[in-house]
Amino acid sequence: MAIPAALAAQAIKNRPKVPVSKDVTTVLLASGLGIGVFFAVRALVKKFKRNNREMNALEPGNPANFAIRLKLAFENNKPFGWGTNEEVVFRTLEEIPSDAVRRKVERAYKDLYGRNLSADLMDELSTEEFAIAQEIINSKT
Ligand SMILES: [Ca+2]
Repeated sequence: MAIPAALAAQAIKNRPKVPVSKDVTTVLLASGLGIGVFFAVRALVKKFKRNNREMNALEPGNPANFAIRLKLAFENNKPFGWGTNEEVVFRTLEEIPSDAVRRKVERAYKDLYGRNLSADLMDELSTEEFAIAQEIINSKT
């Protein structure tokens, strides 16, 4: 026997409502907003840091200057569209005056490119070249 449509509509209308407290809704909304704000602020901070690094990069001896030169050397593509200018990498590493500045260069590199300088050195250089780079880096005090 079919349920008359009017009865079915009545049943739907009178179904028990699952109570969702206002507090829960507020918390869910707030945490959603919080996450959104977190990511927005994080993006802004990243952009600010990158711009700041770029502004300082023309100044010789600034960590960002070394970081950008290393990145350019990594991207110094040879005719076949790959390659790294390892001479420039070594020369730039030599010019970094101390281990303290070297650590600042790593941070500048991270701010500028969102990448790890040591990992990129390893990727861009052959095993022998990386060993030379390590030696230059380790000689700094
Ligand atoms: Ca390369």
